[in-house]
Amino acid sequence: MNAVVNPIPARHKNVNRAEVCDANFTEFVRDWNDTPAARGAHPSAPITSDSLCTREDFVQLFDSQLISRHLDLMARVLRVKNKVFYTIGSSGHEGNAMVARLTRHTDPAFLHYRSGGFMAERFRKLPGMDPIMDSALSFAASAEDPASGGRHKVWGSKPLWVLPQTSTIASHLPKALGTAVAIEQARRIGHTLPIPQDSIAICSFGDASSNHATAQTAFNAAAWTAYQQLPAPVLFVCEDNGIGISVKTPTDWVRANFEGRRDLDYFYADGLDLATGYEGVARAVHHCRTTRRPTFLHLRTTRIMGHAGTDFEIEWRSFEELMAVEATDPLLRSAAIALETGVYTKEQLLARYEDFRAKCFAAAEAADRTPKLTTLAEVVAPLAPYSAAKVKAEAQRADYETQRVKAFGGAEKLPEKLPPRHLAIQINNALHDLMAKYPESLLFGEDVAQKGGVYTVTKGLHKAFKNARVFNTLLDETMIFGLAQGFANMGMLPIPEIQYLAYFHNAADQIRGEAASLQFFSNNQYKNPMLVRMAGLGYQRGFGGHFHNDNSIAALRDIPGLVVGCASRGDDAATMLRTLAALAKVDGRVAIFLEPIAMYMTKDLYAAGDGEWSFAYPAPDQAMPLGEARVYHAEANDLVIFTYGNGVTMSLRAAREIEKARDWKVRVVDLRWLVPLNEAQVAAQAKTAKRILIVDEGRHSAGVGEGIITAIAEAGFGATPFKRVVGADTYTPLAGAAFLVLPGEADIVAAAQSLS
Ligand SMILES: Cc1ncc(C[n+]2csc(CCOP(=O)(O)OP(=O)(O)O)c2C)c(N)n1
Ligand SMILES: [Mg+2]
Repeated sequence: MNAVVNPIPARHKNVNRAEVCDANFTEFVRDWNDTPAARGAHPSAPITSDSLCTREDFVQLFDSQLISRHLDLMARVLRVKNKVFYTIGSSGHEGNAMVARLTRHTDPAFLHYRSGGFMAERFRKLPGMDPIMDSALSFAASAEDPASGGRHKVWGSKPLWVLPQTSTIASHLPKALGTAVAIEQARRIGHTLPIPQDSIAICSFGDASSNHATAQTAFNAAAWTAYQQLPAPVLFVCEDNGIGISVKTPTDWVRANFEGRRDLDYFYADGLDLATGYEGVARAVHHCRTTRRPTFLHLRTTRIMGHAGTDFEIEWRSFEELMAVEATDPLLRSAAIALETGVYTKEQLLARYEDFRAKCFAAAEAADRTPKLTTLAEVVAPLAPYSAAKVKAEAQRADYETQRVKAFGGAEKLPEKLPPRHLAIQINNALHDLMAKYPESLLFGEDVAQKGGVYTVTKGLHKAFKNARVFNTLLDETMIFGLAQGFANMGMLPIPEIQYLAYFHNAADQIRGEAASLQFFSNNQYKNPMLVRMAGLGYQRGFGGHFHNDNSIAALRDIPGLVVGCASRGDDAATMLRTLAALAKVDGRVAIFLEPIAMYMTKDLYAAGDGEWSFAYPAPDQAMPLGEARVYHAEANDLVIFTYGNGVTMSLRAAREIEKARDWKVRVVDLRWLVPLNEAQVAAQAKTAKRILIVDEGRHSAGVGEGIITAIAEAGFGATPFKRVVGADTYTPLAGAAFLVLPGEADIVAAAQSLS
């Protein structure tokens, strides 16, 4: 006899799973045939006999779930009408509303993209806020979207401490941990936090994302911190739906991987069931807040309606499998609880369901009628704010005499009273000054404390400013940037060091994707100001090889909003560092100071012992305007050399040779500011040039030189004879061979000679 096969009901064969899940809910409620329990129980009574969740908790959480669900359903419908531009939903994850309910709106939250339930719930924490309208504005890419001003569909809210995140999965874990560390660090340096002292940082992500290197970095650093008995109150919430797009997570992998770790405390909660899950979430939150230890909450979720609206699951999964997943819909469970416990009658619940649907659609239609971003100027307005006058005033502010006298160990030791010195010493002096000027600044990185860095550039700072402000981190550049973002989020001024430029590339996403994008994606509501120091570029004689002589700055050149300065001499370093710090303080900018290692100890220019590359320390009220070049021999115009970094001294020496050989007068322009390139200034210098040389120690492709040539050509001076002397497109080899790939003085002279 044939086995009886249950046919799949026709409505379940719909490829539009949003319609199926929607109908599942109404059918589930309509078909409910239990007699409801007695109604009218007290709101503070437990929703079920052994639950921590009260009836009032339940009612509000369920509402948050319904809001989230109807935003998803609305998005699927209105996407095709071009009224909504994003369909990655929260369906199946709505239980994360419990995390919001059990935490505070002042606990900074770094959220997974499936956080609709969390957001709807957090909106309750402040009066007068409307989660539906705010979300609808974001879905519609409205210029009035309070999260990003129409730049990104993202969960975010300034008053609710939800910092908008990028779509790069796991990239937010390091900064969430950094924020947790910062909450504690504030007390140690006497900094006033913008949030209560016992706040925790919340960070949610998916099960597949928990495997990502950037996530693992944060788990490791959290454990590394807790292992030393240092507080790190971060609540990692892994929303485990068992799948990442189409790849299933091995059964029980999240539990197996995270349970029982020594310094990452594991909790489990069923996010599919408000009645039973609430306690697990409450325990995890309480643990994190009271012990200040990194806490891992494994929250069971499910994923219905596919990864996004574009994910036609039916193309790669069977109907049976989809139906099995859809049967785990947490809203069906909430409906069952509501009906079983008499919170709602069937009719009341259906009416409530439809009420939220109507509100979401009405909000979306209203959002569609709001203005959108219509000009490039509007789009980029929050990208790179620059208040020139305020930055100048801040950079020149010198009202910290007492602090600097203390930092330098006496008035007679103030560096401007001492003889001229080389770059490394003047950077060190400038850092002492910045630390004295900004009590909220922190200097950290690998080996920067007692040792003073591999080139002793930070020597003495640890002694002067002590452990809480000058410290070594674990060896992990991603986490160094995660800490920097965290400190910045809490209102401090981080001054991290990346030991070598080559190792920036290892962690670049934390600047490229994260730090540099925060102002843009939050419509300038959130900022993570920082001053990053990176030692790099080539020509070191004592310490060779590519990784200590990396000359590729292409990876920095195209990061929107970034500022990169590169000083070739000590006095410029001091005035530039002041401006970079002021840019961070005043406009929230991510500022990078690139230090040419080979110039650290350079004291002479033309001949050994001439001392012509040692410069007096500028008084603290002096600062370099952003974008301003230093021009040597400004009146000369037979040949104009554009350069920076090591190229400056090479060009000045080569200029002497060229002047002797050709009877030319040679001007040398040290650009100093590499990102953004001051194109107007390049054009102005090119205008009066009879010939042009570009001396770029970076790579042939995508180096600064390309930008200079473009600026010259676009300004209409492309007909001026020019040559570029530039590094080869290769890694830098060891020892003397390095000089084969980098421009040298002879190359500069030869290139000049070849110009007619
Ligand atoms: C670094 C990175 N790689 C790839 C992607 C593309 N992507 C987006 S979501 C996703 C799967 C994430 O799965 P999971 O972490 O389990 O979260 P879920 O969507 O299941 O909630 C992938 C591969 C991305 N956004 N970021
Ligand atoms: Mg998943």
